Amino acid sequence: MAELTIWTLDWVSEGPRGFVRDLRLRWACEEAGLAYSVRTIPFEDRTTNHLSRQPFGQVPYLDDGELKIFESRAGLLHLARKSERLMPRDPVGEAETVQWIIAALNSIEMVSVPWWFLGLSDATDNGLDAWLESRLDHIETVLNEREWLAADRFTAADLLMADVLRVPKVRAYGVRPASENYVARMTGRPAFRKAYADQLAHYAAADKSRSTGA
Ligand SMILES: N[C@@H](CCC(=O)N[C@@H](CS)C(=O)NCC(=O)O)C(=O)O
Repeated sequence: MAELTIWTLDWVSEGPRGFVRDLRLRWACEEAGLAYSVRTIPFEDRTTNHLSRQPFGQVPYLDDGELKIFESRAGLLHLARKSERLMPRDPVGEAETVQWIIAALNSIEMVSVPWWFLGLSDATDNGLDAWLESRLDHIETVLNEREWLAADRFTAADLLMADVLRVPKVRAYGVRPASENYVARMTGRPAFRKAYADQLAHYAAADKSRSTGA
């Protein structure tokens, strides 16, 4: 049995499918060639039924034998420490990878997630438009000049940045050819396609068992 277990919800509605963050860990394991299994917790009562494993009642979380980790980024860093394919072992390559992982979270996703949620409201103006635009324009400049974020090759930093940028509403917000090309290249990788297809299949199977009560 695989030592690595990725925990996620047993079912979600159509909207988040393909974007539930267990995908970050599935994708990383696929890139690294690490064996893993996926286990689930019930969607019903999800805010309280696994607080001992994820204090905010969210998914994913990861088991590696006795070691237990919540937060997708912490899980990703753990996997990156296990595989050089995700993070180089030389100090410069490692520092660049960690730096861009944190940039994806703290400089882009920190803006894009609240921007996305504000966009769900009825307000005509999203107060975060200018902030998001500035962050997306800056990353566009970076991606115009390079193929990879760190170490001149694919790393966990590209995985995370692409996962943050691939959200359809973010992708459609302005015209940024370098970012678009980058997202298309990263999500065209066989490891991403496998992880994505597996997540969709997981929830499709859950639909079936909910409808048959199996
Ligand atoms: N910071 C957390 C966020 C995780 C997160 O947003 N999880 C979503 C699924 S992608 C979730 O569990 N949503 C259910 C909820 O918040 O009730 C991480 O990256 O692991």
